[in-house]
Amino acid sequence: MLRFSIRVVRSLLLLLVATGASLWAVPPANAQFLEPGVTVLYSVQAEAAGDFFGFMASSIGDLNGDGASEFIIGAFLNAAGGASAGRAYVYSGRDGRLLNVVTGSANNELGFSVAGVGDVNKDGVPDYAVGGPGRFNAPAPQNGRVVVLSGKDHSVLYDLAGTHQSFFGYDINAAGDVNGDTYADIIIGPPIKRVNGKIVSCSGGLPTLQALNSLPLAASQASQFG
Ligand SMILES: [Ca+2]
Ligand SMILES: [Ca+2]
Ligand SMILES: [Ca+2]
Repeated sequence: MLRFSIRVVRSLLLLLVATGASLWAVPPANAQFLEPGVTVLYSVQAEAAGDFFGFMASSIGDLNGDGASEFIIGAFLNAAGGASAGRAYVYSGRDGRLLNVVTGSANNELGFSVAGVGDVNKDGVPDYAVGGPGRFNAPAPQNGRVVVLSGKDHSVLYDLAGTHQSFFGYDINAAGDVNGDTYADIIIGPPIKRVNGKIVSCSGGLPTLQALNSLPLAASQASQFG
């Protein structure tokens, strides 16, 4: 997973490989790399200026069984679903095709976090998740949101909400099989101390995603944890 600093956020994200081979290398004029042998595989563009496309990106595993891992890119200020709704885009690792778009609702900031989460529903295909902590100081009900999607058909498996201004969904990641039930689990991190910062582990494979554990953090940890 990559979280880029504001300084380097731009509306163009490049997928790179450190080999001499390329599928179709089209280096943009402004791309300069110090490392030798870096080749641009694909370049993908933002839909709208200023939507923070590329703020977060992650590999999410091979969803379509073609041997190449897919990747997801978030644009948490995309306004297609409303102001600060956010979006995330799933691309084929094989050929760069757009496979799915996940769109938030107003103030979700969905796409602030993106992650491959393993096979949550145990259908043999890895799944993925998109999170949004919600716009700061947005009125209720703005609760933070995490959407877990099936890697097999991109249907929504779980659509989770936090509490108001909890920043639920600030960060998400694969947790592995925490409880040993053979279903992959997810770890979700609300980070802010003053709203009782916690790290939450959620269990896959259930009709409704259930929290396995919620660990309150010491004040020194909670300010940025998650
Ligand atoms: Ca694939
Ligand atoms: Ca699955
Ligand atoms: Ca499990």
